[in-house]
Amino acid sequence: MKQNVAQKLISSHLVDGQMEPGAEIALKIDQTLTQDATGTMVMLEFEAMGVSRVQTELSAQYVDHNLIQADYRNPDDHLFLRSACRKFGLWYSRPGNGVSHPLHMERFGAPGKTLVGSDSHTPAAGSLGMLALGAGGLEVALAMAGNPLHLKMPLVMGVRLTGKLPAWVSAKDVILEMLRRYDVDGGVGKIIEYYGPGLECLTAMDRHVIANMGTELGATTTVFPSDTAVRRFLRRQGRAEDWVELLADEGAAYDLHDEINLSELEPLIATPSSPGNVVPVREVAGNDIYQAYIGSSANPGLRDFAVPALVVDGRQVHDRVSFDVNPTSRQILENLAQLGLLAKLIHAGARVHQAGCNGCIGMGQAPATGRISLRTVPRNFPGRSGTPEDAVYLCSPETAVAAAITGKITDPRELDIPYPRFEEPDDIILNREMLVPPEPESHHIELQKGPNIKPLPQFQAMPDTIAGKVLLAVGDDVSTDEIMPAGAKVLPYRSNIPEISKFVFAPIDGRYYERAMANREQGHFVVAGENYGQGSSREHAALAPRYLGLRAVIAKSFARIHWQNLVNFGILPLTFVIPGDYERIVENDELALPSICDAIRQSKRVELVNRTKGETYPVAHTLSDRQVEMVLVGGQINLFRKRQH
Ligand code: MIC
Repeated sequence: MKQNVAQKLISSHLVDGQMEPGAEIALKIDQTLTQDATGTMVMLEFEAMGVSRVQTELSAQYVDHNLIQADYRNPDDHLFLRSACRKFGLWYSRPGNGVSHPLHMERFGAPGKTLVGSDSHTPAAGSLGMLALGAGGLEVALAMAGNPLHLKMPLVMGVRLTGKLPAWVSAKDVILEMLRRYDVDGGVGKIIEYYGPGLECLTAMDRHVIANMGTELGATTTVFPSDTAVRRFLRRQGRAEDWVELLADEGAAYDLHDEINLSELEPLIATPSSPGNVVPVREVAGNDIYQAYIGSSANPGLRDFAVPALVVDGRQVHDRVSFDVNPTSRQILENLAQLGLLAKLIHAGARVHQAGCNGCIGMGQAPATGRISLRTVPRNFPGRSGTPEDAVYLCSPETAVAAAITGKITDPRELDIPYPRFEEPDDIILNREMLVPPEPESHHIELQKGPNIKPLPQFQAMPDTIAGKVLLAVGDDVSTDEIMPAGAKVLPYRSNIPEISKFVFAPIDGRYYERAMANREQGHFVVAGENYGQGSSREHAALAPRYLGLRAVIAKSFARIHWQNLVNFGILPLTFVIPGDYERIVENDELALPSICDAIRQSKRVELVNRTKGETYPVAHTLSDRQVEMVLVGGQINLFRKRQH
């Protein structure tokens, strides 16, 4: 049978299940990626599993999120992660080396391999012809322990690219065009596979930009073929031997289909506060800005800094504008310096930060109240920048730098400057030194746990009947940034569940924590609209609410990774069979799921009783038998332990 690239990657790693859309499949995982904000929990989970060394071909831990060292917490976590890498056999990327996704692509990415990462932007490695999936930390810990990854077989959507990108339009505009067409949930249950003649004008790093933000479409992942552009990339990184060709078979079919003519694209921008609110830049041009920000995993390449450097050459940015430059990696910083490009940025007024995620995750560089910030980052969910009333727009480096100069949102085609096309030199500086290889002998190594690292909470099995109050009823597209915020204040507690749980739902309801604590023993419900839990893979958005007594979420629909995280921690995700029933439940209603253990074992449909209103609603679950058992025993860790005994 003729196969597309996604099907080739899946069939070559399939260890269980049938490749039928919607069916549960299990895949062998070759590599894992963890970053510090999720990695501390992964290492605690791996420790709890009692496995002595990672069983993958390669596992790498990056320190890129929690870089501000305002007190002992983040540096303690860095040392803990270093000790865990030494003990368990992972590569350790030192703080300041840069953002996990581009680093992983440069140093370890290999066509034909599978990768799972505890970060939702892991699909960026699809740029190299890998099958790369974001997942909750537990999923990654299990993969590190040699277990396959379970997921529902997605549909494969082929997007044929034709034409050639015009001047001032770049890869970011391609993914913004996809978001304009499909919004933040249009990719749910799908792998997006790009192909066609238009690929010729996209380098491997350009493809990273598109694959990275496929996550914002809600897609399971994004894949590109491994062709000559990938070969060129790996050769430049000194890894020509890792290249293998991986192309779709001639005439291979796709479940769904679309086409983009790159020649017809124009500069696009996502307006506040959703990556799906995309309009042409010209429609919002003229508004004053406070900040222009370049960098992050969504525009990580050398060209993403080089083009702005060439645009500002001999110019000054507007005196109202904070022009923030967040280098993606130390290697890119070194190359910018070597090519004389860093000096151009600095002289023009850039504020140059260390290599890492920084403001993308609210670790510094928060914008002024209500003022416009133009960013090349992947997300603009409300308040994620660190400023509650923020106005963050997502755009290409070309659009960001144009606004930096004029002080207003500006269509970069209006700049009176020839478009500086940048060709990356073949001979770049490579920095491999900040990645520390695994120790060959490690049984004597101790884990170094500072006082901020608290043990994993233990959870009980599901009671026969779940009953409790609805503590929160929320609308559509609630992101994990709203459920479990990040930012400089909260992120340092990622390895301390009792502390971080104080911030659960804080952007939506400042009293949730108190109310949940008051009902903790009994447990409670959350009711939600469509696409509940979109965004990040942070399992803390399930783990911390579970710690506070959340037992079930009833939603119109769920985002994939968050749904899995709920199941992993024994929270029951249910959907309304009659969408209108969502309107009938309000905060503080008393709900019950009677005899729920038997009910979910026996049927995909169960009854939800609203004791306050005296009503009953049909609700449904899509758990596999394996997942039913997981929820009943109180989550993935309990199940793992049970199966070991
Ligand atoms: C994000 O961009 O939201 C993050 C921070 O990278 C997260 C991971 C996290 O919350 O630690 C993600 O995308 O998974």
